[in-house]
Amino acid sequence: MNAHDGMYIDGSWRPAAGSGTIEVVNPADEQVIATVPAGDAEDVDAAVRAARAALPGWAATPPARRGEYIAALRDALAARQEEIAATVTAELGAPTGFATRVHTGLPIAVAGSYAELAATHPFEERIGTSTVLHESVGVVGAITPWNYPLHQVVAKVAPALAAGCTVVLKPAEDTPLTARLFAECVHAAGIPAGVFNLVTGLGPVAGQALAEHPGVDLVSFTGSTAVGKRIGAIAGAAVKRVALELGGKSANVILPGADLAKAVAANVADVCRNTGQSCNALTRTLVHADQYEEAVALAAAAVAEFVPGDPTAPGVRVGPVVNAKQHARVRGYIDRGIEEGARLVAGGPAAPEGRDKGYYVAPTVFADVTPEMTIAREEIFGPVLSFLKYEDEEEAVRIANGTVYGLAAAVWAADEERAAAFARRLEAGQVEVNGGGFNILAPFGGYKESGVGRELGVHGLGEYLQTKSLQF
Ligand code: TXE
Repeated sequence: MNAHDGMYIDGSWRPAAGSGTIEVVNPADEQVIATVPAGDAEDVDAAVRAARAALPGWAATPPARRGEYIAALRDALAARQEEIAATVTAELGAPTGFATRVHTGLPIAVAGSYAELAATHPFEERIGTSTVLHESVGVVGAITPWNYPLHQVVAKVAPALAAGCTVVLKPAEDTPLTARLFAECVHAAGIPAGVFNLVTGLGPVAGQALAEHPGVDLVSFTGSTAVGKRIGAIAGAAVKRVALELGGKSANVILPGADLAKAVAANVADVCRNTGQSCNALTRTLVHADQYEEAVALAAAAVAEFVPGDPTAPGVRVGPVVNAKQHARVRGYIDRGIEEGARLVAGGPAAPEGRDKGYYVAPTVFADVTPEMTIAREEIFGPVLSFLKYEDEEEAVRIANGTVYGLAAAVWAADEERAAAFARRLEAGQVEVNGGGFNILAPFGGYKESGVGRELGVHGLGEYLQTKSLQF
């Protein structure tokens, strides 16, 4: 059968149990580009059974051998990188260059890191008179969002496989085509049947069935905080492991003495990246009162460089947002910012020039934003940057930490030491210090309502392990 007609369960593509379908829409032109089956509880059950049946064999496979399979998966992804990047562009609207560099380049590197970790990680250690074993948690139910369609999948599946877990993946309904290509790569890598299974479907149907399935030992979810809380409650009631990577409202704190132009330029690029659809986007910029207007003017000038356009056109850095719902949501927040008295400096709720078709949003900058305003409290998930003012460092810490979220932050100061000292006071899972870049081996995850658990590197691997001590 054509791969695009079914679910990938137990090593082959098979028809869905029901007849429901999901239309995949290109957000750049609102055209339907494909239709995929909407799996239901029956499909999820078949996939979980396949994963359970494959578990003993996979968990007993020597970790170094599992690493070889993951390396083969990395190679299979790399061999089809261009095709996968084009698919990410078609279903998410990510500009071609970004789709290649980040949407596919990053997860290929992450898969490589887990191929290596599987081979080198101490799955067994001695503590005094005991031998401590780090064993697979079991069957993983992975539920992923659309914002980084391949990375979100690899960041769960690669460490799970390295740990000896088997997986059922329910990807976001907006981006199932990338997930299908991933499944094809798993198959091409020769990973044994049942170790990885894919069920496409709707969140409240297939996603919920996966979270509730008694055959799932760990639910790893990335998405909205609202759904994350439900999944946490389901997992809590069943006493099963859970990992949650949720929303954010991350602060970028520019301290007096920092390179203001550099800090603001980096911030504007950050908030326009992936059209603002990154959970760690630095959406609140905190600037000292003395430099505030200068910073706002720099941002207004910098954002003019980010003109939304056809994501397949050369040089375009900002595409549309993913779907009609997010389009309405982001513009709704911009309206709300104006209503609540923020000063609109650039952008606004109207469609960017010449972009009446497609889910485009003008990159937007607000000044005079106060911590109580909706746009300073809620995750917008679009290219919208808010400038807040502080008088002293204590107030900057208070504002930065004054959110239910705690995913990321950034600090800019005259020197690294000062920035790092400030960073220690922030309630966030990762803090960029003077423009520090993304490290695929460093733990990624949130404080507070931004989540539970960590992804990437050895900490990400740990989520999929449970410990047993043999006492001698
Ligand atoms: O998320 P959902 P949506 C945030 C961002 C965005 C908002 C809404 O603020 O504006 O969430 O996005 C599955 N049981 N983030 O509506 O619904 C769903 O099918 C089980 C932050 O797209 O949380 C998809 O696979 N699963 C974020 C996944 O959950 C369910 C990335 C995420 O969708 C379910 C995306 C249910 N009842 C959005 N309902 C990040 N942290 O990076 C839905 N799903």
